[in-house]
Amino acid sequence: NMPQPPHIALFPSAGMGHLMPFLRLAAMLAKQGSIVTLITGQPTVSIAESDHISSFLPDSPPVDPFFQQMHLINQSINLLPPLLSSSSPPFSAIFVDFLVVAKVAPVAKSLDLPIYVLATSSVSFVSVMAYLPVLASNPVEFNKTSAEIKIPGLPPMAMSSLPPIFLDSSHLFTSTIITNSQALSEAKGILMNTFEWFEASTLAALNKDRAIKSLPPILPIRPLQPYHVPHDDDRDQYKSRLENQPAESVVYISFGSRTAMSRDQIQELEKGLEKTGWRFFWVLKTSKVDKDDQEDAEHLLNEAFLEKTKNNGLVIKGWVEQQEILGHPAIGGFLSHCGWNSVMEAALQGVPMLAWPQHGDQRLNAQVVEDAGLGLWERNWDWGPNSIVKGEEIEKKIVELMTDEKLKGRAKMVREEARKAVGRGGSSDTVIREVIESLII
Ligand code: BUP
Repeated sequence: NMPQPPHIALFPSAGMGHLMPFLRLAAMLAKQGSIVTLITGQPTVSIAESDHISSFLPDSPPVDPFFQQMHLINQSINLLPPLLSSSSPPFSAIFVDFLVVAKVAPVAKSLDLPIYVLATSSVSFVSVMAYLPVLASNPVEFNKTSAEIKIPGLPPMAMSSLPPIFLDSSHLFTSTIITNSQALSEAKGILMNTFEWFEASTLAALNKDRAIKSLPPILPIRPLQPYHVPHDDDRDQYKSRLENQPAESVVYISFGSRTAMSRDQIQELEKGLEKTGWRFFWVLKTSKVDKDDQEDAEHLLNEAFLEKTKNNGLVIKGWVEQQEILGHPAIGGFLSHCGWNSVMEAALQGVPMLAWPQHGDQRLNAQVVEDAGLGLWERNWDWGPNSIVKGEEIEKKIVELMTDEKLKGRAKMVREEARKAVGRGGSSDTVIREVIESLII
């Protein structure tokens, strides 16, 4: 019998000071022939920890802490059956994220529990995700760089509108989407934070023409509306800054909760903003995980910019109540990454958007925004963490956003349609009521 190498578990606690010696010891032991298992708590607290763990374990989840969390949630689904089966009164249904449906569907089936997916993006992006297994199974066709691509239910689109990560089917995020897309037919329907009018043609292609046969009904149930948030002083402070501003005079700028802006891009945005002369309210983020984002706005911005714009601009580092800000009459435009929640919030408030997609589903969402007439999209602006858009270009588009009367009128029409949809008897209201009624026994 061959001697078996020892299998050693290593279990560091939190922080780099604990992690580093463990990783070094693990590397040494592995080199000497031991089998090593590293047990780590996830999510980690700092980016440094997650960076080191990811590079130490080449096939571990990628550095992005949001992907790691997604992975962890999927790995914890074995904890779900006892929870679901022991509830009193018993559950009538389970509504799950797109990213967990494959693992939850068999559990739901064994408990005879109807399962619905709540997809948190546009219908367009759901079409892309649903078709991804087919695309990934034909990599030669898929990887043609110049080409347009035809996704069932959507007009032909530039390949560059797809998240670049989708070209790598071994990437954790891509493979998670593929696995879950294949399980969509297990769901009774896909609930969507959108409304019939906003994405009518894609909805018709999927629901009426059955462009992707495996998809269950797509159920547009809203724009979802804000819930009551407890009062806090910061919120008042920001709101009071808007109170004194003329109607539709302020550009609201935010790239969502997951996009960090590079120093170089911040400088260009400063240049552009300063030149437009429009008032602005800018929510700035410079690291992906906001708890790592400790620096004051003042330290990140150019002194001359701060001085010149002190009377007409506000830069906030931290969380603001975006829904409330978008609903303020002083806001006249929204420079946005086009995260889907932001799009629906702008639709509900009738605020014209300038789409500046950064990653993920955002180019597809920007296309929807443009098609619906809610905003402008300069599709030549590059995307991804290393791209830079020049100040002059930003200036030009912001001026266009703030002065285009036709766009303003159209955005108000979108608002009317959104409100109609969620109102009693509206399209979204009817769809969600039918789902709920079907669950009453
Ligand atoms: Br930042 C920020 N306040 O300061 P999206 C965001 N939000 O209320 P994302 C605030 O977070 P994914 C802030 O109103 C929206 O509801 C905002 O979601 C709110 O983009 C949400 O717009 C952000 O979908 O998420 O954060 O990039 O990529 O998962 O769509």
